[in-house]
Order: sequence, then C-alpha cells, then structure tokens
Amino acid sequence: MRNPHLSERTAAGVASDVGVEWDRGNDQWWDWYMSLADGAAPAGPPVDPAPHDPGPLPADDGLLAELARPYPITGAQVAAYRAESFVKLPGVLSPGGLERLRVRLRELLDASVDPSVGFRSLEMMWLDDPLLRAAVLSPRIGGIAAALLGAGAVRLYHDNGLSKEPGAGRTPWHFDAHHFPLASADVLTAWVPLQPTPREMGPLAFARGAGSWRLVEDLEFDKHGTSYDRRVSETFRSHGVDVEDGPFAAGEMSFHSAHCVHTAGANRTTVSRMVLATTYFADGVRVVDSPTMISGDWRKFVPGAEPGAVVASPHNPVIA
Ligand SMILES: O=C(O)CCC(=O)C(=O)O
Repeated sequence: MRNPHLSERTAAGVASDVGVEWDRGNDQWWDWYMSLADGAAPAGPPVDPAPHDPGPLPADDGLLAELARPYPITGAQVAAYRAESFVKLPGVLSPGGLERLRVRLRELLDASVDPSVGFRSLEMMWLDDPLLRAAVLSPRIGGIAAALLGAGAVRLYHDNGLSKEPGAGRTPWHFDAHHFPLASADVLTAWVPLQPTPREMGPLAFARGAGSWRLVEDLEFDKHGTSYDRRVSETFRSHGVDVEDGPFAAGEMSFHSAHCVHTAGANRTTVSRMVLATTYFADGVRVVDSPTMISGDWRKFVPGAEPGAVVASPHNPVIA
C-alpha cells in the first residue's frame, strides 16, 4: 500500500527505491518516517512520571558559563564510545539549565508546529534563538563530540528539537549514516533529553557494538510500511544483539555515531519527551555523491554544498 506521506515522485518505483531526493519539508519527513515504525500505538491511559524538581533555573550568564566549561571526559568513556558506537554521559548539564532549554524549545514548537502532530520537530533554531544557539554551539558539548571522534575540529550539521508527545509511538530502528548525506563515519549526534527520561517515556535505545550495523546494512528499506523496522528487530533478536534501553537521569545525555543502530520507545507518559538532538561532524567531510529521500531536506542544513563538495557553509560553523 502506498504511504500517504509521500508525493507521487517519492512514492514511485518499488518500496526499496529511495533514489530520488525528498521533495517536502523536514516536518513532513518526520511524519513519514515515524509512520514506518512497527508495532501498535501505546494502549491504556498514559502514566505520570516521577515528579521532577529541576531546582533553581540559572540566569543567562550562568547557563552560558555552564555550556562553555569543558566536560572532563575520560579515556574509558571514549573507549566505550568506540567499542559500542554510543556512550551515555552523566551530569553534562544541570537540571536547571536543561529546564531553561526545555521551556524555550516548547515556546518555539508551540509557535510554529501543528499541535495535532505526535512527534513534533524543528531545526535550525540556532540561527534565530540566542539560548538555543548557545546550546547547539556549546563548547562543552562540541568538545565531547571532538574527543569522541578524535577530530581536531568538529562542525555543526544541524540542530533538531524533538518533542514526542504523550501517546506517540516508537521511533523506527535506523542508523544515521543511512540518513545523513555525509560521506564519512566521523559523524555523531548528541541526544540531550530536556527532562529525566524513564523507560516509559521512550528514551533513545542503542544496539551495542560498533559492528552491529553490518548485520542490517543490506536489509531492504521499505518506504511504504513497517517491514524494515520489523526486520531490524528480528535480525538483532536472532543474533543476540544486546540493546541498551535504560532511562536517562537529569543531566545525562548520549552521543551516538552515525553507524549506531538506534530506536526509541513510545511515550506512555503524560509528559512530552523533549530532546535537543544536534549532529556534528569532523571538519573536512564531504556530501555523498547521491543523496536519497531518506536524507530529508538536507540542502537546508548545508546551503550551497552540492554532492561531492566539502561541507563548510556558514550554517556549519566550527564548534570545537
Ligand atoms: O528522538 C528520537 O526518537 C529519535 C532521534 C534520533 O533518531 C536521532 O537523534 O538520531
């Protein structure tokens, strides 16, 4: 059956044919993408998560200082990232600082995104909003990204404000190298939950092992339905791949490589699961020769960079 989120052009061909570029916006891309998740929508009434008091909220100066301070990443954490393809780091930002970002992201989403959508998203907020800019261009977060990639300098690909609303379903299994039009493994995403995120709120979950993506790289994509997502689950189950799907404490965040296969559960709580997901890449990376519709409206993120070109537009500043 044809997926209703696709245009005539992107729907054409067989279900695995993703060769044309996406021809709608990135919010429509997310609507399409979330429709590819296997499994029923959450049943039963949403539950209240444990109450969370973020404590006093920092003033602008305090938050900027926090975002500028280097994080004392250890060799063991870098080694864990390289072995597992992701790492979860505790205490990167204060609960109060995260609450300030959460309130701002909520305002931006409420001002511009259709409230009936279960998975709301907004990108390129850093261009207009000083608080989000400070977080997206944060030397603390960018410094962690550079250390994990072992890169002399990292650049921004794009920011992504995500709100999975109460009752919204799973995020399908995927690895970002399949999505980003960047011809390099030196790409990672900082996934910054803006509230404590218990299992029932749908935290990001990761297939352990830097090589796990090899098990699924040849699976046929399905642009109309849920078979790709289902086959990834089945493949991991049959190979005994361990999945880290634990909660995120306040201030904890994850960094996953573009080859980390990941998913996220449904939000079964009464609280929106709000996240700032920002992608960084090692300086010098090029656009792939043939971007696909799975890359969404990527030209918005790297204006002027054509296929094959090094990505270094003013929208891709060096962070650290
Ligand atoms: O937040 C989610 O549910 C998905 C986010 C994601 O896949 C990512 O940031 O790479």
